[in-house]
Amino acid sequence: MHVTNAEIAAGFNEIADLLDIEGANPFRIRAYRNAARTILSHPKSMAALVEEGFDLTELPGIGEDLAAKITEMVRSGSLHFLEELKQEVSPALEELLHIPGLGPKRVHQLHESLHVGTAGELKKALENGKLEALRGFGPKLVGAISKALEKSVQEEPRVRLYDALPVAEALVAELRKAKGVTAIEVAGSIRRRRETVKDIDIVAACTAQSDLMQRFVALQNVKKVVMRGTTRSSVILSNNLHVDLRVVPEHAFGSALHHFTGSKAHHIALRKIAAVSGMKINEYGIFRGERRIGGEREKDIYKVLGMEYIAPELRENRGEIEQASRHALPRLVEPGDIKGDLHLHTTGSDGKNSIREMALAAREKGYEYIAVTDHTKHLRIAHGLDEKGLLRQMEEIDALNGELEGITILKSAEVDILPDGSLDLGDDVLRRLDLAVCAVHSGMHLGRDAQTARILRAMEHPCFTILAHPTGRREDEHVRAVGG
Ligand code: DGT
Ligand code: CA
Repeated sequence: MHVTNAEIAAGFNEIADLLDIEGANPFRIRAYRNAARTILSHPKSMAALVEEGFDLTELPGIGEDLAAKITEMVRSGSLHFLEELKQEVSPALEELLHIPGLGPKRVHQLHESLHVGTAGELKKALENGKLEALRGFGPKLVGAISKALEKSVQEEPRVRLYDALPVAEALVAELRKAKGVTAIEVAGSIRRRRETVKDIDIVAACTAQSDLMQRFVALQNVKKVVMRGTTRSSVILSNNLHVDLRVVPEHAFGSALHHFTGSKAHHIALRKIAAVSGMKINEYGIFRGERRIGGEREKDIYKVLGMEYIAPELRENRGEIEQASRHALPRLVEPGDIKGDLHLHTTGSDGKNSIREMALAAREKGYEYIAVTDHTKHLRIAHGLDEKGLLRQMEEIDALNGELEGITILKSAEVDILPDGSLDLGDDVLRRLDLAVCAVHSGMHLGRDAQTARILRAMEHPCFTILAHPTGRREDEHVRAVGG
């Protein structure tokens, strides 16, 4: 596998952080950060450039030294200098970077002035009131640090659905091949499509002769077997995801799948209703009094309770049980309902495909329309388009619309909302767009009132159509990336 630009950039950013913690020369640190940005936004992979023999020093901000480091990463997948730095800076100290509000500079400051090198020491300093005494550590920051320290002992980090779902689906596809498996599904929060998940839950039914459990604990990407039994096993994958597999007899697959899909809150509410009519629902089946009346199929649970089937995505006890009882559940949006996409980037800014390629792919998906929303000029990192670039793009769209059947390409842009609330394009060009998707990409730290005023001002512009990613992306310290 080739090392990606993102991995090289992450390596450089980590070097910058570590140098920053050490209190190194700011120019040197900035050089690594700038290089990381250049690499990340470069349309071609560094691996390909190295292979072609391209002179990396031609890239902005990349000198001989950084070029050699990029080449080293491409060739060996690692970086000697980074490893050395990691030896110098303790992992506990680097860990402190994950505490919100603590950038490398503050970590350096904590280490220099209070000899804080671990989360435990930070906690002690906080309790002794030493933090408040430090320059730049106001009550707000100290409060945030205190909250984060509390949270980190309580909660395990969660993983984005986007990262966990493909892993879970691949596991199920692999395990389905085991001998004697009659049913197998992903359960838990993944099946409910929660935004973040703690682990992967899988439920299976199989015959007594099945080799499912053996196969599960022996999977290639299993790093550690936490527990191995005949009905339940638990492993940790090499990317640190935890996976639980429960095996039940065929006649209980529906009720077990239901049980392990959750949510717990949904179950508690459902069981209360069942109890009122003398029924019991648990992982082993559906019971009326002592008599078992079902359990094979999940949908029977809702049927015997006189309810509409409740899709896993709704099972959070947020009113869905009452709605299902009244046969008034909302209709969920299904993939086939999606007629178009109003937010996509092309090679015009930071996307990977041309407008034509995007249009053909959208038509293939059954979409009727797309809007091309490349970034605008203020967002230099993403090679945002200026007015001239957009006008050129509009001509291209006109030509493609004339040529391609069955898909309409709308002229748009992801217009940057500037700090004062004005839009990053002249009115003459804005007026020529079919719609303007507008978004904030900088100045995230404006106060609540100023930020609201800024967005309201943008929305008052007569050409404003859609506000994109209204909350930006909040980097939550309790969501971790999946590696490996
Ligand atoms: P997660 O893993 O935190 O993202 O969320 P879930 O919902 O996947 O939770 P998890 O993995 O702890 O448990 C999976 C399902 O098993 C859960 O949705 C419902 C069921 N379950 C687990 N513990 C209990 C419990 O104490 N009572 C009941 N009724 N059900 C439970
Ligand atoms: Ca789970």
